Amino acid sequence: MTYSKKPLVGIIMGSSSDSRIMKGAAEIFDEFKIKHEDQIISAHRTPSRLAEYAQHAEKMGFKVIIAGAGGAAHLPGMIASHTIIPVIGVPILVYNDKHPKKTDAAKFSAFGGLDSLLSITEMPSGSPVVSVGVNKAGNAGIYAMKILANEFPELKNKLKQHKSDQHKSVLKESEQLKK
Ligand code: RP5
Repeated sequence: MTYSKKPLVGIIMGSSSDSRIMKGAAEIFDEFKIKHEDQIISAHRTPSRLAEYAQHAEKMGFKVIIAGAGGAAHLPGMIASHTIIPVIGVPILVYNDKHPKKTDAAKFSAFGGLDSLLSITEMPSGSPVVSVGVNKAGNAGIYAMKILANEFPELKNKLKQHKSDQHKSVLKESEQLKK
């Protein structure tokens, strides 16, 4: 069952380099059969596109927006400044693909993602954005599902099932430790 013909969730990211992290959110919606629309929008490189997107988000039918960005991660906050739709930020720490190893030298950010996390959470009073942990796009997906479940109560059972599956998988892992 799908809950709407139109996408209920907007997933956006600051760069194509964020997509390998942000697919973690998309996978949750695919699992729950919730339509989402994914786009690259940069707060700094495409500011007018950002404003247009955020101003039309409500008309598009989005109930929640997930915005991921690294470094000076202004994308979630700037989106929230244009719309009343709840915005969940994903701070991103990406690696430079061209670097042979995922060492500190290969990291895009010198601050381990803390720069991105603080850029997202330290919004001025009156303009809140919630944030998940660095690179935890899947958690943003699950949190968004909880928001959607207020409007689509059928999703509550799916979320309960998801919790119960996690419980079972931890028990299974615990049993395997004994072997
Ligand atoms: C941010 O800068 C993006 O969100 C990305 O996390 C980071 C690096 O972007 P690219 O230089 O790979 O485009 O704006």
